[in-house]
Amino acid sequence: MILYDMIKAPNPRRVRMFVAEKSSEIFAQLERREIDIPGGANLTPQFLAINPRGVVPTLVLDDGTVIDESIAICRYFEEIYPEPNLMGSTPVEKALIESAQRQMELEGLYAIAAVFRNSAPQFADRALPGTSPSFAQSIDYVERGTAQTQHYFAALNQRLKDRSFIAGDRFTIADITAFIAVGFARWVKLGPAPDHENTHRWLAQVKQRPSALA
Ligand SMILES: N[C@@H](CCC(=O)N[C@@H](CS)C(=O)NCC(=O)O)C(=O)O
Repeated sequence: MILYDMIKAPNPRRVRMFVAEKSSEIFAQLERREIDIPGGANLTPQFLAINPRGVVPTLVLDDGTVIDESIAICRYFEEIYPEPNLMGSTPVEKALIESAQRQMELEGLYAIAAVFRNSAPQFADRALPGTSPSFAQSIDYVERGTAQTQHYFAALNQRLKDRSFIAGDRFTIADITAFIAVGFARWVKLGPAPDHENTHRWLAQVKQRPSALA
């Protein structure tokens, strides 16, 4: 299989971190191809023939099956490498982890993405990713995304008050999305406040995991 990737981009990083959590051997075996998004490599006919949406991560299996969407790719890896479990074991745990993951994604990562896409000079006419309609950047999205991100960081600190990790007492995919959201927020000079002590405690723990460097 081949993972179409971009080393700096947050969504492909979610997949790399997920696979690295499975094991360093599995990570080392994964064939990766770098796609230069700022340079437009994701919009070339060659890449669009692989994924007409023009986004990464995109996983192509040996039989030619194409899987995009970070969480769908993670789901595939969870099914083929069930241990260590990162997406839940029981029906209740699966639901709670999925709920937490979606909150970290929709309220954190995507809010930050809106700020970045609507302010980074290299995306002046590409405020939406891939082959989405071409839009100019909008300051309204920067303001709304900034407010939403600040709200997200306050909620994150609150969530971590009674829990060691985002979805409970163990590391899961929800921690991966949240950890990458924190890193991505730095691109637009946002982040947890200095007094978000629960978040800083959690961050220090996650940073120590080898997968944090994937
Ligand atoms: N919901 C998708 C988002 C994929 C996405 O937007 N990826 C970005 C990189 S982080 C991308 O491919 N951008 C292409 C572009 O900017 O044109 C996922 O979770 O995989």
